[in-house]
Amino acid sequence: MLAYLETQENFLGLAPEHSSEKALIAIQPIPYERTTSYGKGTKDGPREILRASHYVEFYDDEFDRELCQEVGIATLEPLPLKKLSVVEALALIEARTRAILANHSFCVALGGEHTITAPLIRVYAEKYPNLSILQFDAHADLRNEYEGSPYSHACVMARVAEFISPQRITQVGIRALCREEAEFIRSNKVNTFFASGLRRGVYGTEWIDQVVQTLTEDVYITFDIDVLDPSIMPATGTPEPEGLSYSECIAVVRRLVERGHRIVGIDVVELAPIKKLHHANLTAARLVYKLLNVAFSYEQLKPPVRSPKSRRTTQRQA
Ligand SMILES: [Mn+2]
Repeated sequence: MLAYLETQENFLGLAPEHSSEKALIAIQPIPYERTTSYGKGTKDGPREILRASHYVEFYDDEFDRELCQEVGIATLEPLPLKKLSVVEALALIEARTRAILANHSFCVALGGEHTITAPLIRVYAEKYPNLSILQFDAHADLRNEYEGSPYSHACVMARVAEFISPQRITQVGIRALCREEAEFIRSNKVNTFFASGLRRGVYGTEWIDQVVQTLTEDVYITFDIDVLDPSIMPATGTPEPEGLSYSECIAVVRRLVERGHRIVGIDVVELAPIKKLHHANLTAARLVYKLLNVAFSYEQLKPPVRSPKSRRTTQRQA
């Protein structure tokens, strides 16, 4: 049984009729924190995103719609992970995600540290054999092990690459990695777009198209908010300079959908809220809703993703 948060606590503060088990979209709070390396507090990320979301407008000017009221957005109760071992916690995340996708068309997971992405993608990879991954991140997260743990957030994409071909992984905004990771990227042909490369014109002026061309039809987005420049997103464990702007990230996702790719799932991870710094929390909340608006802007809705008919190639509708 899936349990949902009520209006006062749910994403956007939605009324019961727009946030029930019938909603197309589910928000899954995952307050998982075990291995953060520098600053701490990602376990509070989901709670603060939900709080801040009450100040996000329902209406989106780009699409001239109130998506949340049209399709419904239900918010699951935060997963109780505290007393579990790492392995148990990751198994529970995987199991609940499977249950959510049996009941809702679409899910956004809120971290928590980046480690949660591996069990999430495992579920999507079963459902979408053609899946590719779009990773927004300052860090490559491709270390085989970090501080003695294969489950560190610094290793999450190495874990994902164990069941998804590394060539199906596209990383954007990377600007902090070790030699081992650089060699993994080269030898396994990960599609990595370094932040410095974007600025130096290494990928040409149309780098967004270059990013989109690396991806298959069905795309899962893992959005580590440390991809954003620390000037707009200081509330994360390891903020790195030379980050992307909010608009650049949205532009990549918008182009993806315009080119006929389908976003099948999203996670937003690594918000580590700083007291009295509410703009960062609001940025994360707004990001979640904007990503949903873009994801649902073209074919996505008709028919719902869970219908087998929706497996056909989506057409650009711009
Ligand atoms: Mn990361």
